[in-house]
Amino acid sequence: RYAEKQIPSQPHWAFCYIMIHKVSRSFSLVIQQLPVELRDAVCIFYLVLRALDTVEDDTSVATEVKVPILMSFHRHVYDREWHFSCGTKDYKVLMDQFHHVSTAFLELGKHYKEAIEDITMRMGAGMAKFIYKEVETIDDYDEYCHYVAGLVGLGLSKLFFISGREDSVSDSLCNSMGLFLQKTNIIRDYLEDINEVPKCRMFWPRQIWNKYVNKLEDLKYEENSVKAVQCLNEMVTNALAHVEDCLTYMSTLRDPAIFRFCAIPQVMAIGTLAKCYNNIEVFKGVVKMRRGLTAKVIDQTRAMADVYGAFFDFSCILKSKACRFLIYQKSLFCPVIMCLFLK
Ligand code: PS7
Ligand code: MN
Ligand code: MN
Ligand code: MN
Ligand code: MN
Ligand code: MN
Repeated sequence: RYAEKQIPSQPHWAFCYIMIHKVSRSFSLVIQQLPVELRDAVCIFYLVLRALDTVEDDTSVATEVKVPILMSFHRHVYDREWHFSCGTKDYKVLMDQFHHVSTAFLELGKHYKEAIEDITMRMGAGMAKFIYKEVETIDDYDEYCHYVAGLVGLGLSKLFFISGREDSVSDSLCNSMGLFLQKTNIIRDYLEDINEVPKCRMFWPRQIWNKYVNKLEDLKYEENSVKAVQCLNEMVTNALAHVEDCLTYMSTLRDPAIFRFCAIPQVMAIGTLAKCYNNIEVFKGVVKMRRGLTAKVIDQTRAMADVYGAFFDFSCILKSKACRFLIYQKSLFCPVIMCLFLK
């Protein structure tokens, strides 16, 4: 629960912290625990990108309107007068009241502002590119995920560095942290994205689903359930390729609060992948980790040993699911073996 004394007294900061709590309980919780200066920067970074994503996601906004907004979003954050109404529910409130976010943004330190501006610019341009372009190949898939999530990894690592609490980490490791989360989101959101109105959204690469069906939407039909699950398993295996980089990235972190902030979403991601693997429910509704398991992850992810332990446990679940269905996927065994040696 949100303790009242944690709500800042200035209205724009109060708005930002209440908003982040509404749109993402899990991020709000881990952000709260960050050291103050960094916490404010990460909170604003989140809301700026969430607003940018709300523009990207709103399929009722015409392309000619959407693309210029995505391309210039990094400049709008400096303008307290600017806003663009779109999205629904809490996201609509965020867009309508965006002046609170820009007001808070302008109060951040210069280096934080520049880092946020740079990533927002690159993400907006990447999103715009994929408004016109479909995700055909696995390279396209990695490129799209780089724009919408890998860049978040780069940006967050830059903010950690600016705060003086962490060393800088290679772009490639930072990118993998984002890709692992984003690919999990894309796998889990299959049905939500394909059913989007007025226009469906498709992020699964054709190069993968093409081997199983002629159209991506065919995966949701009962008669294709065997092919659908095989395709899903290939998508999960593709995401698991980032595990090794993610473990390396997390092992470099020194600040306990930053560590928890980074590690909790990663553990939830592998937990979600373990739940999705070989699971037809992905094509019928929302697949989420059990509430109790989520609480356990939040409570028991404190140090690298906990992360190795959790990755090991979920890898065992993945391995047994893979074996049970007589699917031999070499990459699945990689995280298992790795965790065994590192633990
Ligand atoms: C920790 C080195 C700035 C904390 C956190 C808002 C999920 C929303 O949700 O399908 O289905 O609508 O439209 C690396 C977070 C990557 C990004 C990206 C971890 C900002 C986030 C805006 C890097 C999160 C991965 C769009 C774009 O997909 O989503 C470390 C902070 C992280 C936001 C995710 C999501 C992209 C996204 P949904 P979509
Ligand atoms: Mn979204
Ligand atoms: Mn999006
Ligand atoms: Mn999604
Ligand atoms: Mn979603
Ligand atoms: Mn969505």
